[in-house]
Amino acid sequence: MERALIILKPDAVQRGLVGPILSRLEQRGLKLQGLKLIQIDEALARRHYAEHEGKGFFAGLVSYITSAPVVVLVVAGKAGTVELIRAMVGATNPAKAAPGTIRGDFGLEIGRNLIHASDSPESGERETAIFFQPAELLTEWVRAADPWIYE
Ligand code: D4T
Repeated sequence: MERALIILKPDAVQRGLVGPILSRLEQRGLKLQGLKLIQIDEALARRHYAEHEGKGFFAGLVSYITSAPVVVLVVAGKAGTVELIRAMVGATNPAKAAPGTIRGDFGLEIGRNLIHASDSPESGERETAIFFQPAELLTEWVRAADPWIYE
């Protein structure tokens, strides 16, 4: 099993797109391990986006991600799940994201790109630990549909 941390960013929440985006992930067959509505504060934003500190867009990025509530979730699946989710999310800049991807169907600008998804299984674990306490995650629940999703 492999898992990704996903953030439905302030624009997704403000535009009422939480349901449609969550539906795509659920319908694909990904399994939820955790889900909550939070408001990211500046310290958490800086920690999450530490790799971008010093870049021209960093201040705008922190102000955007802290500006309103976000939905954070952890989804799990078999090996390859993180890459599969990134493909569903689409290119960082929605203007260049392929139709059929989340950013390509719902967004127009890089500074309003709706969703974050971990870019590797290692990032998935690191980011999950930043946003969720172990007790907030259900890692062992049995989903009735599993045999109809995985062979
Ligand atoms: P996240 O991390 O939000 O899932 O996006 P990506 O993984 O697709 O892209 P990223 O880490 O390179 O960028 C993080 C975040 O910064 C914003 N950004 C990025 C921006 O506003 N201007 C830019 O030029 C870049 C490169 C968008 C996503």
